[in-house]
Amino acid sequence: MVMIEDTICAPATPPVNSPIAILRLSGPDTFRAVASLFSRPDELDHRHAAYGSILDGRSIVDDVIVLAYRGPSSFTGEDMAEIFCHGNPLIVNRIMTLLLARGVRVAAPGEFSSRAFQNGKIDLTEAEAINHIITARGEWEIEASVRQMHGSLARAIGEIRDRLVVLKADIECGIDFAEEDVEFVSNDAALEGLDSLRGLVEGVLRQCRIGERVSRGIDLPIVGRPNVGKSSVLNLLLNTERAIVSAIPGTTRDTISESIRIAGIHVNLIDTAGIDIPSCEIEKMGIELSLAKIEDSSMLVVVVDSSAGILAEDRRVLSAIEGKKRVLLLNKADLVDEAALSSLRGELGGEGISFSAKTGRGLKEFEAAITASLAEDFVNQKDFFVADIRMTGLLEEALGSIARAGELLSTAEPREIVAFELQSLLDILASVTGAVTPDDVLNSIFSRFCIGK
Ligand SMILES: Nc1nc2c(ncn2[C@@H]2O[C@H](COP(=O)(O)OP(=O)(O)OP(=O)(O)O)[C@@H](O)[C@H]2O)c(=O)[nH]1
Ligand SMILES: [Mg+2]
Repeated sequence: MVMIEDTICAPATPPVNSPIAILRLSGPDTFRAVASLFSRPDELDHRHAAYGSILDGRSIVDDVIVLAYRGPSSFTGEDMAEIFCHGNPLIVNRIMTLLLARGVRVAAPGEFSSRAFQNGKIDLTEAEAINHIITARGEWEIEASVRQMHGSLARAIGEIRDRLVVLKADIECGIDFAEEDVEFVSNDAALEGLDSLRGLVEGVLRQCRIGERVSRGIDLPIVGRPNVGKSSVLNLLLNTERAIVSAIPGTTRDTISESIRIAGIHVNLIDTAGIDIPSCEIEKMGIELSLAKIEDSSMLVVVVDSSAGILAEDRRVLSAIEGKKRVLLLNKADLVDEAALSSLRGELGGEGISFSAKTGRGLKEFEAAITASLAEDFVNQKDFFVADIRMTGLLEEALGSIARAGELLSTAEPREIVAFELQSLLDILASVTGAVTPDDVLNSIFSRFCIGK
């Protein structure tokens, strides 16, 4: 355990007027500092809610609850306290000032978590998860983050590491006992083992990438030719007049992006300029932006105008998005009858939701279609991971290292060299969780073989 001498404090709630605000302290001086300004210092006890007043000399600053924790049974692993006062930033500032006067210092961002990590209370994947629980914009992301806070990613990495340690031990045994008459792992078997490791790392990386997409939000551009009602669809979905709507084709020129939540997933709706032959430079730029959005997205909403039928421009849009997932809206359904809608659907190969941005018709079907499409993308993949760039970068590095080790094995390089590569792979995996494990390999050899017997 790293010894940390100083004691830190910070407000744990935002500086707004609210029923309650919380200040947090962590470090060896926590109990002394709090006791020196609390009216009932004897009440301060591990996981006990002590009710009393914060005193500034003889005057009462506020009545509070102090929840104290004795390390190591605390979030950071150190002595900690949480002071629950009334939620006025002026009160919080006054208590902070009193604490600072007692030698406590203001915590740097993330310093509580960093102390928790240094004290072995959480690893880096769990720290990342806690971060995501706070910033997540959809329920799926929260669920995955909570699982990761409970060690889902750490366990996945741990499993890969364990198998790697065994493989490395097997390979190293071949080095030390090459003279002896013992059957150690063959190159083919080692390659096989390496291949299954690669599969596991790829699996984790895939789950991290899904997490990345989910936390960034799924881009969902609304495309179509001009005047079909794309901006009206956006406004309806957002339930506000976000984009300008007019009967003049070419109203939207820039892309407009807003977030909504569909089925627990954070979706970035993007209104785009209608795709047509541009009549001026600005329109041309807008259309180029629309095409770029199509290019970048894997799922789109395509809008057509039921009252106008399918025109050549609509066909152009449909061919531009070929190969992408799409939800097709037969908008302005309020202007036509059912027969016209079904013949339109016939023209589109049976596809299309009867929709009206004006009346809200088809909204439920639309959401169901998006939900189904998202579900398809993420089938059984709700258990993704919330990794940061560092972690996904390390996993990519790990794949590179596995490929190199495979190369060395298949060209029958000396096993020392293979083992060396596997050690660097172990180090890479250890940095994902922040663990350092130097004696692992040796321990593993001795535990599995009765060497020297
Ligand atoms: N009756 C009816 N009119 C609609 C509907 N949706 C849109 N409109 C009208 O169609 C016209 C064009 O709507 P917009 O939402 O601006 O269309 P757009 O596709 O964004 O157009 P551009 O930005 O120019 O490409 C406006 O006059 C809207 O009021 C609908 O469902 N029913
Ligand atoms: Mg528009």
